[in-house]
Amino acid sequence: MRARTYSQAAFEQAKKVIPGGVNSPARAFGSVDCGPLFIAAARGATITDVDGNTYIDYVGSWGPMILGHAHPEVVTAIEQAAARGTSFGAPTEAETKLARRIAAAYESIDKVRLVSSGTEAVMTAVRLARAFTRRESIVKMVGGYHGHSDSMLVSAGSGLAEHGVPSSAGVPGHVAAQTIAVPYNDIEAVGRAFANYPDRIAAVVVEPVAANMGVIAPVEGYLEAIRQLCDQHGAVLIFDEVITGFRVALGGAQQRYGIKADLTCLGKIVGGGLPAAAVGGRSDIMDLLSPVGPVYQAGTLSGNPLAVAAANKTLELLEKSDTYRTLEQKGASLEAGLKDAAGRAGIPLTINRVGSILSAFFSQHPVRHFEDVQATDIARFKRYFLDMLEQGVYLAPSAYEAMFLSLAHTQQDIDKTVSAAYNAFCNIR
Ligand code: HOZ
Repeated sequence: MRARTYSQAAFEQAKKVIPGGVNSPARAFGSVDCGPLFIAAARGATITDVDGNTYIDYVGSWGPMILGHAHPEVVTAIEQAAARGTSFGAPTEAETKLARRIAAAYESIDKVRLVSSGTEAVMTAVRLARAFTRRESIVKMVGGYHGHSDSMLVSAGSGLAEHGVPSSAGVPGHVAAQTIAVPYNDIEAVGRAFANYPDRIAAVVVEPVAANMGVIAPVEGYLEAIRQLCDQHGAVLIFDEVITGFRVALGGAQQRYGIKADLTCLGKIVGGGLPAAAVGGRSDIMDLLSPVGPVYQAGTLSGNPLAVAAANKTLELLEKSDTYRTLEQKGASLEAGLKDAAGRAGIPLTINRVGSILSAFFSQHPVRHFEDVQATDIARFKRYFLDMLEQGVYLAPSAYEAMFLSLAHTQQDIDKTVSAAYNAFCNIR
C-alpha cells in the first residue's frame, strides 16, 4: 500500500485555512472517496507526491502540460523572463509575438486579447457577443463547462457534474435565466432554441469536443449545423477551445474539423503551464473591446511576462511538424492497449478519443451525450481510479474528466499504464 501519510496531514492543515483544502474543487478527490495527493514536484510524464510516491501522470494539470512537466526549454524561458522582471502592468513586445502566433494557428482569429484564465476568456467572449448582437440570451450545452462566470454556471459539467450539482448557488436567477442549456450533440435542440427565442440569442457557446463530461467528439455535421444556425439567426459562434486549443491540432478543433468560430476562447496550453488565456476572433467583434470600443475588460496580470514567455516557448515547440502526428500515435496506442486489456479482462469499456485526450467509460454503449456519461458505471470508475493510483498511475479523479497525454509520455509509460489497467480491470470485475 502506497504511503499517503504526508498528503493526508497536508490536507488536514489545508482544510483549516482553505475551503475544502483546495483552490479548485475537482482537486479534492471528493468523488473517489480518498483525499488528494499533495504534490512535491513533477517532471516529464511523472508527478511525485509529498510522500515520495511517483506516478505516471495523465492529469497534466488538467490539460496545459502537453510538453510534459518542467520542460527544460520552457523553464529556461521563464527563468530568463523572471530575471527581467515579473510584472510590469504595461505592454511588451512578447505579447504581440504571442498574439501573432495564436492568429497564425487559427484562421478564424484576427485579433487576440490575453487574459489570465479560461473563465475570463469565456466571460469576455460572452460580453463581446452580447454587445455585438445587442441581445442577451446565450445557448450552452448541458454538461459543457466554460469556467465559473455567472452566465456559464448553468447545467455545467466538470466538478459540478461530479458533485451532482449542475448549477451554482449565488448566481442571480435573472442571469441564469438568460442561459439556455441544450443537450450536446443534439442538432435539433439548438434549432429549437433559436425557434423558441427568436432574435434573443446573442451566442452559442460550445466546446467543439466536449471534454468536461469526459471526452465526447462532435457527431457528424453537429458543428457545421451550429455554424449555420448562428449565421442564419445573426448569433455569434463561440468555441470554447480551452481544452482543445493547441491540443487536438495546432489550430485546435477548428483545424481538425474545418469549422470557423467567430470568437475562440483559449486557456491551458496557451499559457504554457502558467496562468494565461486568450480570447480571439473576428476584428469587427474584437474591436468592440476597450480601449477601442465600449466593452470593458482589464487585468493587472493580463499578458504577464512570465506567462507569455512560457506560452511563446510552448507554442514554438508545438509548431514543429511532427508534434500532432506523435500525439495521435501515443493516443492511438493507449486507446488500443486499454481496449485490449478490457477485452481480456471481460470488462465492458467504451473509449472516446480525440488525438491525445481520451476517456475510458465503463459502459458497453456508445457515449455521445451527457446522459450517456451519467449512465456509465461511475461506482466502477471509482474502484478503477483507486486501483490505478495504487499501481502508480495518476488519473483525473472523476469519470467526467479527460485523460491527457503529453509528448513526454513514452511507449514504456503507455505499456505500464495498460498493464496496470489490466490488473485493475481484473480486480473490479
Ligand atoms: N476545471 C478543471 C477540470 N475540468 C479543474 C481545474 C483544476 O482543478 O485545476
